[in-house]
Amino acid sequence: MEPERVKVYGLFPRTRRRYLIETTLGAFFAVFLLAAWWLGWPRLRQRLVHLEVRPNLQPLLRMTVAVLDQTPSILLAAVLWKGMEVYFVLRAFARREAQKQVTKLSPSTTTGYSSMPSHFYAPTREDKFAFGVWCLQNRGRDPFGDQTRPELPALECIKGLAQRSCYGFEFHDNDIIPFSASASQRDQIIRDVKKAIGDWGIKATMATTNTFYHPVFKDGAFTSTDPAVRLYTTQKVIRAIDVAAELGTQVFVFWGGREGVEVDASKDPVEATKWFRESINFLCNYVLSQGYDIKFSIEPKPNEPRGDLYLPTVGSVLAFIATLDHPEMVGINPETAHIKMAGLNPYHEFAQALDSGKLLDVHLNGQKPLRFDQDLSYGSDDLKEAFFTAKLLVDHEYPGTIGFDAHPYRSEADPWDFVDRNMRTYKIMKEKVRLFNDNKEIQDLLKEIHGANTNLRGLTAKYSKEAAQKLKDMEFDPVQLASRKLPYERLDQLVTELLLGVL
Ligand code: GLT
Ligand code: MN
Repeated sequence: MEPERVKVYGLFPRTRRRYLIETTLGAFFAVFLLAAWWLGWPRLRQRLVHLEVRPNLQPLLRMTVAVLDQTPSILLAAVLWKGMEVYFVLRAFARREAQKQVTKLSPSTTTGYSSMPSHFYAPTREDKFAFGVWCLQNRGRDPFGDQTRPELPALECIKGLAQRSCYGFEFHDNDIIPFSASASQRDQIIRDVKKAIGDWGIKATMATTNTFYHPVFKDGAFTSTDPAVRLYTTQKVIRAIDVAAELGTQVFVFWGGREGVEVDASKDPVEATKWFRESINFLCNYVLSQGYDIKFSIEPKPNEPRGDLYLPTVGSVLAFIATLDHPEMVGINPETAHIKMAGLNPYHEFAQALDSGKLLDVHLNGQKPLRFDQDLSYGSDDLKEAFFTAKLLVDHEYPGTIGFDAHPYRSEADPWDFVDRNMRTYKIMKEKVRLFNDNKEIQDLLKEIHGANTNLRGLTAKYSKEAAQKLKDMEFDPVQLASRKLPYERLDQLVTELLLGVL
Protein backbone atom coordinates (compact mmCIF):
# COMPACT_ATOMS: atom_id res chain seq x y z
CA MET A 1 0.00 0.00 0.00
CA GLU A 2 1.29 3.42 -0.92
CA PRO A 3 1.19 5.92 1.93
CA GLU A 4 -1.53 8.48 1.46
CA ARG A 5 -0.06 11.85 0.59
CA VAL A 6 -0.82 14.80 2.81
CA LYS A 7 -2.19 17.60 0.65
CA VAL A 8 -3.98 20.81 1.35
CA TYR A 9 -7.65 19.91 1.33
CA GLY A 10 -9.76 22.86 2.31
CA LEU A 11 -7.77 25.22 4.49
CA PHE A 12 -5.37 22.86 6.19
CA PRO A 13 -2.96 20.12 5.15
CA ARG A 14 -4.59 16.74 5.70
CA THR A 15 -5.00 13.43 3.95
CA ARG A 16 -7.87 12.91 1.54
CA ARG A 17 -9.40 10.31 3.85
CA ARG A 18 -9.34 12.68 6.81
CA TYR A 19 -10.89 15.42 4.71
CA LEU A 20 -13.75 13.16 3.59
CA ILE A 21 -14.42 11.91 7.13
CA GLU A 22 -14.43 15.44 8.55
CA THR A 23 -16.71 16.79 5.83
CA THR A 24 -19.19 13.92 6.14
CA LEU A 25 -19.30 14.13 9.95
CA GLY A 26 -19.68 17.91 9.69
CA ALA A 27 -22.67 17.55 7.34
CA PHE A 28 -24.39 15.07 9.68
CA PHE A 29 -23.73 17.32 12.64
CA ALA A 30 -25.23 20.34 10.85
CA VAL A 31 -28.39 18.41 9.92
CA PHE A 32 -28.68 17.11 13.47
CA LEU A 33 -28.31 20.59 14.97
CA LEU A 34 -30.90 22.05 12.64
CA ALA A 35 -33.39 19.29 13.41
CA ALA A 36 -32.79 19.64 17.15
CA TRP A 37 -33.26 23.41 16.93
CA TRP A 38 -36.43 23.05 14.91
CA LEU A 39 -38.01 20.60 17.30
CA GLY A 40 -36.74 21.77 20.66
CA TRP A 41 -35.94 25.48 20.45
CA PRO A 42 -39.46 27.04 20.78
CA ARG A 43 -40.11 25.25 24.08
CA LEU A 44 -36.62 25.76 25.43
CA ARG A 45 -36.80 29.42 24.45
CA GLN A 46 -40.02 29.89 26.46
CA ARG A 47 -38.33 28.45 29.51
CA LEU A 48 -35.18 30.48 29.10
CA VAL A 49 -37.06 33.76 28.63
CA HIS A 50 -39.03 33.20 31.84
CA LEU A 51 -36.12 31.88 33.81
CA GLU A 52 -35.50 33.58 37.14
CA VAL A 53 -31.83 34.60 37.25
CA ARG A 54 -29.75 37.12 39.11
CA PRO A 55 -30.01 40.60 37.50
CA ASN A 56 -26.32 40.65 36.55
CA LEU A 57 -26.78 37.39 34.57
CA GLN A 58 -29.74 38.68 32.62
CA PRO A 59 -27.76 40.29 29.74
CA LEU A 60 -25.89 36.98 29.27
CA LEU A 61 -29.13 35.06 29.13
CA ARG A 62 -30.59 37.52 26.61
CA MET A 63 -27.50 37.23 24.45
CA THR A 64 -27.62 33.41 24.55
CA VAL A 65 -31.23 33.44 23.46
CA ALA A 66 -30.47 35.94 20.68
CA VAL A 67 -27.59 33.81 19.37
CA LEU A 68 -29.64 30.61 19.50
CA ASP A 69 -32.42 32.45 17.65
CA GLN A 70 -29.95 32.88 14.81
CA THR A 71 -28.98 29.18 14.67
CA PRO A 72 -30.42 28.56 11.18
CA SER A 73 -28.57 31.60 9.77
CA ILE A 74 -25.31 30.55 11.44
CA LEU A 75 -25.72 27.02 10.10
CA LEU A 76 -26.55 28.37 6.66
CA ALA A 77 -23.36 30.47 6.67
CA ALA A 78 -21.33 27.42 7.76
CA VAL A 79 -22.91 25.28 5.04
CA LEU A 80 -22.21 27.96 2.42
CA TRP A 81 -18.61 28.23 3.59
CA LYS A 82 -18.18 24.45 3.49
CA GLY A 83 -19.90 24.26 0.09
CA MET A 84 -17.44 26.77 -1.30
CA GLU A 85 -14.53 24.80 0.10
CA VAL A 86 -15.88 21.52 -1.35
CA TYR A 87 -16.29 23.26 -4.69
CA PHE A 88 -12.62 24.29 -4.73
CA VAL A 89 -11.46 20.85 -3.64
CA LEU A 90 -13.58 19.19 -6.34
CA ARG A 91 -12.37 21.65 -8.94
CA ALA A 92 -8.72 20.90 -8.10
CA PHE A 93 -9.48 17.18 -8.27
CA ALA A 94 -11.25 17.55 -11.64
CA ARG A 95 -8.28 19.49 -13.00
CA ARG A 96 -5.83 16.80 -11.91
CA GLU A 97 -7.98 14.14 -13.57
CA ALA A 98 -8.24 16.21 -16.74
CA GLN A 99 -4.49 16.65 -16.85
CA LYS A 100 -4.03 12.90 -16.64
CA GLN A 101 -6.40 12.50 -19.58
CA VAL A 102 -4.68 15.16 -21.66
CA THR A 103 -1.34 13.34 -21.49
CA LYS A 104 -3.05 10.52 -23.36
CA LEU A 105 -4.30 12.77 -26.14
CA SER A 106 -2.49 12.88 -29.43
CA PRO A 107 -0.93 16.15 -30.54
CA SER A 108 -2.54 18.56 -32.92
CA THR A 109 -2.66 16.79 -36.26
CA THR A 110 -2.18 19.97 -38.25
CA THR A 111 1.12 21.02 -36.75
CA GLY A 112 2.36 17.73 -35.33
CA TYR A 113 3.27 19.75 -32.27
CA SER A 114 1.49 19.91 -29.00
CA SER A 115 2.58 22.32 -26.35
CA MET A 116 2.64 20.52 -23.07
CA PRO A 117 2.92 22.27 -19.75
CA SER A 118 5.38 20.88 -17.27
CA HIS A 119 3.08 18.74 -15.15
CA PHE A 120 2.31 16.48 -18.11
CA TYR A 121 5.74 14.90 -17.72
CA ALA A 122 5.25 13.69 -14.18
CA PRO A 123 6.53 10.12 -13.90
CA THR A 124 4.24 7.18 -13.24
CA ARG A 125 4.99 3.58 -12.29
CA GLU A 126 4.14 2.56 -15.87
CA ASP A 127 7.24 4.44 -17.06
CA LYS A 128 9.31 1.80 -15.26
CA PHE A 129 12.00 4.20 -14.10
CA ALA A 130 14.66 3.00 -11.68
CA PHE A 131 17.68 4.55 -9.97
CA GLY A 132 20.70 3.01 -8.33
CA VAL A 133 20.58 3.57 -4.58
CA TRP A 134 24.29 4.38 -4.90
CA CYS A 135 23.41 7.29 -7.23
CA LEU A 136 21.35 8.93 -4.49
CA GLN A 137 23.89 8.02 -1.84
CA ASN A 138 26.69 9.64 -3.82
CA ARG A 139 28.09 12.34 -1.56
CA GLY A 140 29.95 14.38 -4.13
CA ARG A 141 33.39 13.08 -3.25
CA ASP A 142 35.91 13.08 -6.12
CA PRO A 143 39.64 12.31 -6.37
CA PHE A 144 40.42 15.94 -5.52
CA GLY A 145 37.79 16.85 -2.99
CA ASP A 146 35.85 15.56 -0.03
CA GLN A 147 32.13 14.90 0.26
CA THR A 148 29.75 17.83 -0.08
CA ARG A 149 26.46 16.16 0.95
CA PRO A 150 25.24 14.42 4.09
CA GLU A 151 24.76 10.66 4.23
CA LEU A 152 21.40 9.37 2.97
CA PRO A 153 20.31 6.02 4.41
CA ALA A 154 19.18 3.43 1.84
CA LEU A 155 15.61 3.40 3.19
CA GLU A 156 15.39 7.17 2.72
CA CYS A 157 16.52 6.74 -0.89
CA ILE A 158 13.96 4.02 -1.53
CA LYS A 159 11.18 6.01 0.12
CA GLY A 160 12.08 9.18 -1.79
CA LEU A 161 12.02 7.30 -5.08
CA ALA A 162 8.65 5.73 -4.26
CA GLN A 163 7.22 9.14 -3.39
CA ARG A 164 8.29 10.35 -6.82
CA SER A 165 6.43 7.46 -8.50
CA CYS A 166 9.65 5.76 -9.47
CA TYR A 167 9.04 2.11 -10.36
CA GLY A 168 12.17 0.57 -8.92
CA PHE A 169 15.54 0.83 -7.29
CA GLU A 170 18.84 -0.87 -8.03
CA PHE A 171 21.34 -1.70 -5.34
CA HIS A 172 24.71 -3.20 -4.43
CA ASP A 173 24.81 -5.58 -1.48
CA ASN A 174 26.74 -2.95 0.50
CA ASP A 175 24.41 -0.09 -0.41
CA ILE A 176 21.91 -1.65 1.97
CA ILE A 177 23.95 -4.07 4.10
CA PRO A 178 27.19 -2.66 5.53
CA PHE A 179 30.33 -4.59 4.62
CA SER A 180 30.91 -5.79 8.18
CA ALA A 181 27.25 -6.46 9.16
CA SER A 182 26.54 -9.59 11.23
CA ALA A 183 24.11 -12.27 10.04
CA SER A 184 21.38 -11.00 12.35
CA GLN A 185 21.92 -7.38 11.26
CA ARG A 186 21.69 -8.55 7.65
CA ASP A 187 18.41 -10.35 8.34
CA GLN A 188 16.94 -7.31 10.09
CA ILE A 189 17.93 -5.05 7.17
CA ILE A 190 16.34 -7.43 4.67
CA ARG A 191 13.15 -7.41 6.72
CA ASP A 192 13.17 -3.59 6.76
CA VAL A 193 13.76 -3.32 3.03
CA LYS A 194 11.05 -5.91 2.31
CA LYS A 195 8.63 -3.91 4.45
CA ALA A 196 9.60 -0.72 2.63
CA ILE A 197 8.99 -2.44 -0.72
CA GLY A 198 5.56 -3.60 0.45
CA ASP A 199 4.56 -0.35 2.14
CA TRP A 200 5.72 2.02 -0.55
CA GLY A 201 4.91 0.00 -3.67
CA ILE A 202 8.36 0.03 -5.21
CA LYS A 203 10.37 -2.85 -6.66
CA ALA A 204 13.99 -3.95 -6.26
CA THR A 205 14.56 -4.16 -10.00
CA MET A 206 18.29 -4.80 -10.13
CA ALA A 207 20.88 -6.09 -7.69
CA THR A 208 24.64 -6.28 -7.91
CA THR A 209 27.70 -6.91 -5.76
CA ASN A 210 30.25 -4.40 -4.67
CA THR A 211 33.45 -6.10 -5.79
CA PHE A 212 35.49 -2.95 -6.14
CA TYR A 213 35.51 -0.79 -2.99
CA HIS A 214 37.35 -2.84 -0.40
CA PRO A 215 41.17 -3.02 -0.75
CA VAL A 216 40.90 -6.80 -1.08
CA PHE A 217 39.83 -6.14 -4.68
CA LYS A 218 42.77 -3.85 -5.45
CA ASP A 219 44.04 -6.07 -8.24
CA GLY A 220 40.78 -7.57 -9.42
CA ALA A 221 37.93 -9.63 -8.01
CA PHE A 222 37.15 -12.49 -10.42
CA THR A 223 40.41 -11.70 -12.21
CA SER A 224 42.71 -11.39 -9.21
CA THR A 225 45.87 -13.46 -9.52
CA ASP A 226 45.07 -14.84 -6.06
CA PRO A 227 42.57 -17.75 -6.14
CA ALA A 228 41.53 -16.90 -2.58
CA VAL A 229 40.38 -13.45 -3.70
CA ARG A 230 38.55 -15.01 -6.63
CA LEU A 231 36.78 -17.43 -4.29
CA TYR A 232 36.03 -14.69 -1.76
CA THR A 233 34.47 -12.68 -4.62
CA THR A 234 32.36 -15.64 -5.73
CA GLN A 235 31.19 -16.17 -2.16
CA LYS A 236 30.28 -12.47 -1.80
CA VAL A 237 28.31 -12.65 -5.05
CA ILE A 238 26.47 -15.80 -3.92
CA ARG A 239 25.41 -13.97 -0.77
CA ALA A 240 24.27 -10.97 -2.82
CA ILE A 241 22.31 -13.28 -5.13
CA ASP A 242 20.53 -14.71 -2.07
CA VAL A 243 19.58 -11.16 -1.02
CA ALA A 244 18.38 -10.41 -4.56
CA ALA A 245 16.22 -13.53 -4.53
CA GLU A 246 14.75 -12.60 -1.16
CA LEU A 247 13.81 -9.15 -2.44
CA GLY A 248 12.32 -10.49 -5.68
CA THR A 249 15.00 -8.98 -7.93
CA GLN A 250 15.21 -10.59 -11.36
CA VAL A 251 18.22 -8.86 -12.90
CA PHE A 252 21.64 -9.36 -11.33
CA VAL A 253 24.46 -7.20 -12.67
CA PHE A 254 28.19 -7.72 -12.94
CA TRP A 255 30.19 -4.55 -13.37
CA GLY A 256 33.84 -5.47 -13.25
CA GLY A 257 35.15 -2.24 -11.81
CA ARG A 258 38.45 -3.78 -10.72
CA GLU A 259 38.67 -6.41 -13.45
CA GLY A 260 41.58 -4.98 -15.36
CA VAL A 261 45.18 -3.85 -15.17
CA GLU A 262 47.58 -0.97 -15.26
CA VAL A 263 50.58 -3.21 -15.88
CA ASP A 264 50.14 -5.51 -18.85
CA ALA A 265 53.15 -7.56 -17.75
CA SER A 266 51.17 -8.63 -14.67
CA LYS A 267 48.48 -10.80 -16.27
CA ASP A 268 47.68 -12.57 -19.48
CA PRO A 269 44.24 -11.26 -20.55
CA VAL A 270 43.31 -14.68 -21.94
CA GLU A 271 44.04 -16.25 -18.54
CA ALA A 272 42.12 -13.47 -16.74
CA THR A 273 39.13 -13.98 -19.04
CA LYS A 274 39.18 -17.70 -18.19
CA TRP A 275 38.99 -16.92 -14.45
CA PHE A 276 36.11 -14.54 -15.12
CA ARG A 277 34.29 -17.18 -17.20
CA GLU A 278 34.83 -19.90 -14.61
CA SER A 279 33.22 -17.75 -11.90
CA ILE A 280 30.24 -16.68 -14.00
CA ASN A 281 29.62 -20.31 -15.02
CA PHE A 282 29.74 -21.38 -11.39
CA LEU A 283 27.31 -18.63 -10.40
CA CYS A 284 24.88 -19.47 -13.24
CA ASN A 285 24.79 -23.00 -11.91
CA TYR A 286 24.20 -21.71 -8.40
CA VAL A 287 21.14 -19.72 -9.58
CA LEU A 288 19.83 -22.76 -11.47
CA SER A 289 20.34 -25.12 -8.54
CA GLN A 290 18.52 -22.72 -6.20
CA GLY A 291 15.66 -22.36 -8.68
CA TYR A 292 15.92 -18.56 -8.54
CA ASP A 293 14.15 -16.47 -11.17
CA ILE A 294 17.25 -14.39 -11.88
CA LYS A 295 19.13 -13.43 -15.03
CA PHE A 296 22.67 -12.08 -15.11
CA SER A 297 23.66 -8.93 -16.90
CA ILE A 298 27.21 -7.78 -17.60
CA GLU A 299 27.98 -4.06 -17.74
CA PRO A 300 30.89 -3.06 -19.97
CA LYS A 301 33.25 -0.16 -19.27
CA PRO A 302 36.53 0.66 -21.01
CA ASN A 303 38.54 2.01 -18.07
CA GLU A 304 38.34 3.60 -14.62
CA PRO A 305 39.07 2.83 -11.94
CA ARG A 306 41.59 0.51 -13.66
CA GLY A 307 43.84 1.77 -16.44
CA ASP A 308 42.15 -0.75 -18.74
CA LEU A 309 39.15 -2.88 -17.90
CA TYR A 310 38.39 -6.26 -19.41
CA LEU A 311 35.12 -6.45 -21.37
CA PRO A 312 35.23 -2.77 -22.40
CA THR A 313 32.37 -2.59 -24.91
CA VAL A 314 29.00 -4.13 -25.80
CA GLY A 315 30.68 -6.15 -28.53
CA SER A 316 33.24 -7.66 -26.17
CA VAL A 317 30.55 -8.62 -23.64
CA LEU A 318 28.42 -10.23 -26.36
CA ALA A 319 31.38 -12.27 -27.54
CA PHE A 320 32.15 -13.29 -23.94
CA ILE A 321 28.54 -14.35 -23.29
CA ALA A 322 28.70 -16.70 -26.28
CA THR A 323 31.55 -18.60 -24.56
CA LEU A 324 29.60 -19.26 -21.32
CA ASP A 325 27.96 -22.52 -20.26
CA HIS A 326 24.56 -20.83 -19.99
CA PRO A 327 24.54 -17.95 -22.48
CA GLU A 328 20.74 -17.89 -22.31
CA MET A 329 20.98 -16.75 -18.68
CA VAL A 330 23.25 -13.81 -19.36
CA GLY A 331 22.56 -10.45 -20.98
CA ILE A 332 24.04 -7.01 -21.00
CA ASN A 333 23.31 -3.58 -19.52
CA PRO A 334 25.15 -0.89 -21.43
CA GLU A 335 25.69 2.55 -19.92
CA THR A 336 25.78 5.76 -21.95
CA ALA A 337 28.77 7.21 -20.07
CA HIS A 338 30.87 4.07 -20.37
CA ILE A 339 30.25 3.98 -24.12
CA LYS A 340 31.23 7.61 -24.56
CA MET A 341 34.35 7.20 -22.46
CA ALA A 342 35.44 4.89 -25.29
CA GLY A 343 34.41 7.50 -27.86
CA LEU A 344 31.66 5.25 -29.23
CA ASN A 345 28.03 5.95 -30.15
CA PRO A 346 25.52 4.95 -27.42
CA TYR A 347 22.66 4.64 -29.95
CA HIS A 348 24.66 2.05 -31.88
CA GLU A 349 25.99 0.22 -28.83
CA PHE A 350 22.54 -0.08 -27.23
CA ALA A 351 21.22 -1.20 -30.62
CA GLN A 352 23.76 -3.98 -30.88
CA ALA A 353 22.72 -5.34 -27.48
CA LEU A 354 19.08 -5.07 -28.45
CA ASP A 355 19.61 -6.75 -31.82
CA SER A 356 21.26 -9.69 -30.03
CA GLY A 357 18.23 -10.08 -27.79
CA LYS A 358 20.52 -9.38 -24.84
CA LEU A 359 19.43 -5.93 -23.64
CA LEU A 360 18.39 -6.84 -20.11
CA ASP A 361 18.73 -3.47 -18.45
CA VAL A 362 19.99 0.00 -19.35
CA HIS A 363 22.02 2.61 -17.53
CA LEU A 364 21.12 5.97 -18.98
CA ASN A 365 23.14 9.04 -18.13
CA GLY A 366 25.34 11.69 -19.78
CA GLN A 367 29.04 12.06 -20.41
CA LYS A 368 31.42 14.22 -22.42
CA PRO A 369 33.32 11.89 -24.74
CA LEU A 370 36.78 10.52 -23.94
CA ARG A 371 36.99 11.83 -20.40
CA PHE A 372 36.91 10.54 -16.83
CA ASP A 373 33.66 8.91 -15.73
CA GLN A 374 31.36 11.90 -15.27
CA ASP A 375 27.99 10.18 -14.71
CA LEU A 376 26.05 13.29 -15.72
CA SER A 377 22.27 13.37 -15.85
CA TYR A 378 20.56 11.84 -18.85
CA GLY A 379 20.24 14.41 -21.64
CA SER A 380 22.23 17.06 -19.81
CA ASP A 381 25.10 17.06 -22.28
CA ASP A 382 23.81 15.81 -25.64
CA LEU A 383 20.12 16.09 -26.40
CA LYS A 384 20.21 14.39 -29.80
CA GLU A 385 22.01 11.41 -28.41
CA ALA A 386 19.52 11.21 -25.50
CA PHE A 387 16.70 11.43 -28.05
CA PHE A 388 18.03 8.57 -30.17
CA THR A 389 18.62 6.34 -27.16
CA ALA A 390 15.00 6.88 -26.11
CA LYS A 391 13.85 6.37 -29.70
CA LEU A 392 15.60 3.03 -29.87
CA LEU A 393 13.98 1.82 -26.66
CA VAL A 394 10.53 3.12 -27.64
CA ASP A 395 10.58 1.95 -31.27
CA HIS A 396 11.77 -1.54 -30.35
CA GLU A 397 9.43 -1.80 -27.37
CA TYR A 398 12.23 -2.53 -24.94
CA PRO A 399 10.39 -4.17 -22.03
CA GLY A 400 12.91 -3.67 -19.21
CA THR A 401 13.31 -0.90 -16.68
CA ILE A 402 14.66 2.51 -17.61
CA GLY A 403 17.56 2.64 -15.19
CA PHE A 404 19.45 5.86 -14.51
CA ASP A 405 23.01 5.53 -13.29
CA ALA A 406 24.34 9.00 -12.70
CA HIS A 407 24.93 11.25 -9.75
CA PRO A 408 23.92 14.77 -8.79
CA TYR A 409 26.43 17.55 -9.39
CA ARG A 410 28.84 17.93 -6.53
CA SER A 411 27.26 21.29 -5.81
CA GLU A 412 23.79 19.83 -5.10
CA ALA A 413 22.58 19.69 -1.51
CA ASP A 414 20.41 16.59 -2.02
CA PRO A 415 19.59 14.22 -4.89
CA TRP A 416 15.92 15.03 -5.47
CA ASP A 417 16.12 17.61 -8.27
CA PHE A 418 18.54 15.23 -9.95
CA VAL A 419 16.07 12.34 -9.66
CA ASP A 420 13.19 14.43 -11.00
CA ARG A 421 15.11 15.84 -13.95
CA ASN A 422 16.32 12.49 -15.24
CA MET A 423 12.82 11.00 -15.31
CA ARG A 424 11.37 14.20 -16.70
CA THR A 425 13.87 14.43 -19.55
CA TYR A 426 13.19 10.83 -20.53
CA LYS A 427 9.44 11.47 -20.60
CA ILE A 428 9.95 14.56 -22.73
CA MET A 429 12.14 12.53 -25.08
CA LYS A 430 9.45 9.86 -25.30
CA GLU A 431 7.03 12.55 -26.39
CA LYS A 432 9.57 13.83 -28.93
CA VAL A 433 9.89 10.29 -30.30
CA ARG A 434 6.14 10.20 -30.81
CA LEU A 435 6.26 13.55 -32.58
CA PHE A 436 9.13 12.32 -34.76
CA ASN A 437 7.21 9.19 -35.72
CA ASP A 438 4.04 11.21 -36.44
CA ASN A 439 5.63 14.11 -38.26
CA LYS A 440 4.64 14.04 -41.92
CA GLU A 441 7.66 15.94 -43.22
CA ILE A 442 10.10 13.69 -41.42
CA GLN A 443 8.27 10.54 -42.41
CA ASP A 444 8.03 11.63 -46.06
CA LEU A 445 11.77 12.25 -46.09
CA LEU A 446 12.39 8.83 -44.58
CA LYS A 447 10.13 7.23 -47.19
CA GLU A 448 12.14 8.96 -49.88
CA ILE A 449 15.45 7.88 -48.31
CA HIS A 450 14.35 4.28 -47.98
CA GLY A 451 12.44 4.20 -51.26
CA ALA A 452 15.23 3.39 -53.72
CA ASN A 453 15.04 0.25 -55.90
CA THR A 454 12.47 -1.42 -53.68
CA ASN A 455 12.06 -4.20 -56.27
CA LEU A 456 15.54 -5.45 -55.38
CA ARG A 457 14.83 -5.97 -51.70
CA GLY A 458 15.32 -9.42 -50.24
CA LEU A 459 17.41 -10.94 -53.01
CA THR A 460 20.04 -12.10 -50.51
CA ALA A 461 17.58 -12.82 -47.69
CA LYS A 462 17.80 -16.53 -48.38
CA TYR A 463 20.72 -18.22 -50.07
CA SER A 464 20.18 -20.31 -53.17
CA LYS A 465 22.38 -21.16 -56.12
CA GLU A 466 19.90 -19.37 -58.36
CA ALA A 467 19.98 -16.22 -56.26
CA ALA A 468 23.79 -16.27 -56.30
CA GLN A 469 23.78 -16.73 -60.07
CA LYS A 470 21.22 -13.98 -60.50
CA LEU A 471 23.36 -11.64 -58.45
CA LYS A 472 26.47 -12.52 -60.45
CA ASP A 473 24.61 -11.70 -63.66
CA MET A 474 23.16 -8.42 -62.52
CA GLU A 475 24.43 -5.18 -63.97
CA PHE A 476 24.82 -2.12 -61.78
CA ASP A 477 25.68 1.40 -62.72
CA PRO A 478 27.73 2.68 -59.76
CA VAL A 479 27.92 6.20 -61.18
CA GLN A 480 24.16 6.39 -61.47
CA LEU A 481 23.73 4.86 -57.96
CA ALA A 482 26.18 7.38 -56.57
CA SER A 483 24.27 10.27 -58.09
CA ARG A 484 21.34 9.77 -55.78
CA LYS A 485 20.47 12.79 -53.65
CA LEU A 486 20.10 12.17 -49.93
CA PRO A 487 18.35 14.97 -47.98
CA TYR A 488 20.23 14.44 -44.74
CA GLU A 489 20.86 18.11 -43.96
CA ARG A 490 17.11 18.65 -44.05
CA LEU A 491 16.36 15.52 -42.05
CA ASP A 492 18.87 16.37 -39.35
CA GLN A 493 17.63 19.97 -39.18
CA LEU A 494 14.09 18.68 -38.68
CA VAL A 495 15.31 16.64 -35.70
CA THR A 496 17.09 19.73 -34.36
CA GLU A 497 13.93 21.80 -34.71
CA LEU A 498 11.81 19.07 -33.17
CA LEU A 499 14.09 19.04 -30.15
CA LEU A 500 14.14 22.82 -30.00
CA GLY A 501 10.36 22.78 -29.94
CA VAL A 502 9.70 24.76 -33.11
CA LEU A 503 8.60 21.96 -35.43
C1 GLT B 1 29.46 2.07 -10.20
C2 GLT B 1 29.56 2.17 -11.69
C3 GLT B 1 28.31 1.89 -12.37
C4 GLT B 1 27.82 0.49 -12.17
C5 GLT B 1 27.44 0.20 -10.79
C6 GLT B 1 27.14 -1.26 -10.64
S1 GLT B 1 28.51 0.79 -9.61
O1 GLT B 1 28.91 3.24 -9.67
O2 GLT B 1 30.02 3.48 -12.02
O3 GLT B 1 28.36 2.16 -13.73
O4 GLT B 1 26.64 0.34 -12.90
O5 GLT B 1 28.08 -1.98 -9.94
MN1 MN C 1 26.25 1.73 -14.53
